[in-house]
Amino acid sequence: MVINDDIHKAGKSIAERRNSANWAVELWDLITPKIYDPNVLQKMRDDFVRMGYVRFPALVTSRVLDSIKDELVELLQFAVRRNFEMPGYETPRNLSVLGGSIIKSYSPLLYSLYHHYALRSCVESVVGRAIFSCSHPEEFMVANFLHHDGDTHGWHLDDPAYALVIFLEIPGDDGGGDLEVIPNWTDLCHRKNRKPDDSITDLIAWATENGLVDRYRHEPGDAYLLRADMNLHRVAPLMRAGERRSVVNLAFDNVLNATRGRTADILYGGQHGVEQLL
Ligand SMILES: O=C(O)CCC(=O)C(=O)O
Ligand SMILES: [Fe+2]
Repeated sequence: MVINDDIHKAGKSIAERRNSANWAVELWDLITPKIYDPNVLQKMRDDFVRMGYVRFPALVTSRVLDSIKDELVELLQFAVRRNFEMPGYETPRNLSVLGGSIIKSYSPLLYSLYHHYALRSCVESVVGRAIFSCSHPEEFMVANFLHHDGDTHGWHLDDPAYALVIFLEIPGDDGGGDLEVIPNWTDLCHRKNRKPDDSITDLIAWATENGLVDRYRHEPGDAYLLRADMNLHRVAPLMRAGERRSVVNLAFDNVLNATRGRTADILYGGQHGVEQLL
């Protein structure tokens, strides 16, 4: 990771301003464990298996939301702008990103959130099995910012099995930025004898024409859990200037020592990731 001097200085001042005792206390109160009614939990589990997606409405309170947003406002200065087409998928990435290494270095609060027992037990109660920290130094926790007209995070699968995405800012009505999912994509590709991550433009068009795209809209403070390695997903383009969509994505593996492709290195791999790796 290349970090220039200015960025280092800015980062140090954030760390210095933060009273370490404060964030530890703040974090403790951040998330209260969610105890779901057994029937509700069963429905969430069934939905997750069937559609690869489950919503956690208002997972974080407005106070927590404000804390996370404050943190990200400061970290935004480190975000890297991406405008390119991801090889293989041949889908656009027009957004600003912050990888896990910067978050870990400069935001103890957000880094600790990744390890928070209440978040993890919430995910485990839905997936019905143990989850593991994602070992990729950038991909384990990222922040994605869509801040320009037309910004989009194009169709893809993630390497980690589970994505817990928390919403901080969303566009207004009809402003775009919906999550779109083609469920059971890897099964579809298997049936059609296609690779899930290679030259898939025609198959996405076919799925769209046949009504196979699920669309989800969220509010700030909502979160969703996605089986992100099996269900093709994208963030639809923003429709107007002045709209903002900001999320953090906490990634978890379903096995120890999961295998990884190159897409996270390309998208999150430092200031010069795209130019060096494409
Ligand atoms: O922003 C979203 O809702 C999706 C993010 C995503 O797909 C990713 O970070 O891999
Ligand atoms: Fe993703």
